[in-house]
Amino acid sequence: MPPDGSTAIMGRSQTATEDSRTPYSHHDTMDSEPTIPTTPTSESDVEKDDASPTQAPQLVDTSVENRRQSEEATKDSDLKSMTQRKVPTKDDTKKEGEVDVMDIPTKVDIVWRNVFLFVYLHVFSAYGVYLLLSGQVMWQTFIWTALIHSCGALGITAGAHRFWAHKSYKAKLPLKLILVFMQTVSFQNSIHEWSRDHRVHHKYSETNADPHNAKRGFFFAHMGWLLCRKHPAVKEKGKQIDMSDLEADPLIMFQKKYYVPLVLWTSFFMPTLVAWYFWGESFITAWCFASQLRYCFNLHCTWLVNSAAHLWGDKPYDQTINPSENKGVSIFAFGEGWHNYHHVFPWDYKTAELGRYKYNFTAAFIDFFAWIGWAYDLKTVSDKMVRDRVRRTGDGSWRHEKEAASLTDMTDSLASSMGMGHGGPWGWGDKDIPMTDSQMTQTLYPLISLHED
Ligand code: ST9
Ligand code: ZN
Ligand code: ZN
Repeated sequence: MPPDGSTAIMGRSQTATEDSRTPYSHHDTMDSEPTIPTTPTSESDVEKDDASPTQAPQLVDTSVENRRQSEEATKDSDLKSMTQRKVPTKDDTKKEGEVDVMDIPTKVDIVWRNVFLFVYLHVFSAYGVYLLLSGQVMWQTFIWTALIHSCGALGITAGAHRFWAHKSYKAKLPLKLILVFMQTVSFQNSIHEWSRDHRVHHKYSETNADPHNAKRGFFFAHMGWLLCRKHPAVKEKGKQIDMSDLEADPLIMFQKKYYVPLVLWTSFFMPTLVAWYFWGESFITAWCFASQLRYCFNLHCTWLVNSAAHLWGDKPYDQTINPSENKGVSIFAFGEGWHNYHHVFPWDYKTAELGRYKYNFTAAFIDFFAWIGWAYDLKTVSDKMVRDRVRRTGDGSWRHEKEAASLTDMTDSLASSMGMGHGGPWGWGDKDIPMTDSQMTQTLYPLISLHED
């Protein structure tokens, strides 16, 4: 069985022996067993019901026996070993005297082509702002641009991020096609490249192997990393990340192969030509506003997750890592600013604990497609998992009306001794998800048919 736990998408005839089980494969086996529908337990579950009144999500949880065992495991075993992950900074096979790739000093090798292109983008975008403020943008162009922006944003949040990089849910072909199109509109590199950089970012956060290591400052994490060569550790550790799931998908490989023409047409030419041809927007206004400014705005909204949300905000779930809860970023990034939660539970399709969608338009988007049956097997973590984690490693900023009182036993020393420190698992399918977390993860909207995409 592949170590990435890819049995999860292999179908129900797949079996695993006890001996060969990884924490993840254990869960796979449970997935394939008869499921026990339960009623929503957390506040967010209840609120999600409110948002989809016509059909309550079907919740499939681990069996009662497994849940009991995992709760006992949580109590009895060394909690530290359950939550603390090895900081993957040293290669165990390194020979004496050899410099570890993670320890190679950082240097800035500027790629001037990118500097020039980004300067060009910002100049034309600034002109787009001027055209808007001086009332020269037609209202049709404004609405069109907002639509294309939302399309590109969701292609990143619901597509590249939550679906492909983290495997937090599964999608049927029509939804995959929509997501590929929308991700291409965003022009943030191919899905394959985006996901590989993002998986390595989660696995090695704030180290030299993190492509946008926030320890190198706001500007580097924000956009500087796209203006210079990557640290050798990014490439070295990135090669060890399992990408077989994406590489086996012809859609992903097609997009990668034809990325340049696809991106030029969907992200630049199509937004410009539609506004120019259909309602007679001036060509230069359509280019600067619908194409350049829209793209530039989308990039900065996304980059804020790597910069601001890695530097500023509360850390209610793990105080030992950089990623933080940042409301401002969430507003601009379609719900992707709840970043402390996301790095602790990267396989949760909501990337947040919150109910009522709290600026989490992307979760609403995925819920909608689950409701019509195009998205399924939505992974989310249980309320108990969250509370346990908050108690063990949070910074004390977590406030949940009903539960806050039960958290008073948390101490700084306890919390700081058990956090992830740096990287964690990259998502659903990573063998490094702790056994308890894997067992207690819930699956919403399971696919009923025997066939899976
Ligand atoms: C952009 C991406 O902006 C933004 C991503 C942000 C992620 C945020 C995540 C937060 C959550 C989501 C929030 C969404 C919110 C959305 C809100 C929207 C309203 N592993 O790259 P090269 C190897 S893109 C393994 O040239 P250099 C590999 O062998 C913007 N190996 O490295 C590769 O060959 P290949 C537009 C790796 O020379 C070879 O190295 N795009 C890895 O150091 C050479 O690769 C741009 O601006 C890895 N991770 O150059 C493009 N990486 O793959 C900018 C590399 O072909 N990029 N290798 O086999 C570049 O020009 C270059 O990559 C470079 C580095 C100059 C940055
Ligand atoms: Zn991050
Ligand atoms: Zn992520």
